[in-house]
Amino acid sequence: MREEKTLIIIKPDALQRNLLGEIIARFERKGLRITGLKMIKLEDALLDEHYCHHKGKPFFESLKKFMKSAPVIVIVLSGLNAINAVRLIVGPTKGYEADAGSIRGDFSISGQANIVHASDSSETAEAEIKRFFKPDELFEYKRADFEFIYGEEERGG
Ligand code: FUP
Repeated sequence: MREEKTLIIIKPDALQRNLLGEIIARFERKGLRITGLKMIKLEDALLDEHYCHHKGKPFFESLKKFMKSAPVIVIVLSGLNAINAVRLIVGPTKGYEADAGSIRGDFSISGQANIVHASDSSETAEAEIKRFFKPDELFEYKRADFEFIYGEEERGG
């Protein structure tokens, strides 16, 4: 177990469907710390980089169009094993395959309009955080409920 940072993007469908508060609340209630948060409008250059593993696929252009259709919220979340914990909260890519209880399982029935993006490994988390945030846009602080979120050993004794 280790302290990690991960990046999420709350996508245009979530913004249009008034789900921002609901989604952010789920990460807060889990015990994750919000280390950075802002609203941005995605442009082609950033999307080509972020989705380079999908370049050339049939859905690539419609995916980009969707991601540019409204602003998005980018958030850096911190916590123990945060990368995997956040992927579990978000659920698998396709909403119609995601378990109830996950964000995609509860709010999406689509393979594209799937509400949230989350980093899938420590390498991608590091690259994605750098892609969307400058160092001075990230904030270190201790949650007031820290001692009730983690056990003694996890808090460092
Ligand atoms: P994930 O890591 O779960 O976000 O999934 P991927 O990196 O595989 O896919 C990124 C995005 O591409 C998805 F969130 C939605 C889009 N996508 C489609 O639009 N159609 C597909 O068939 C697969 C992915």
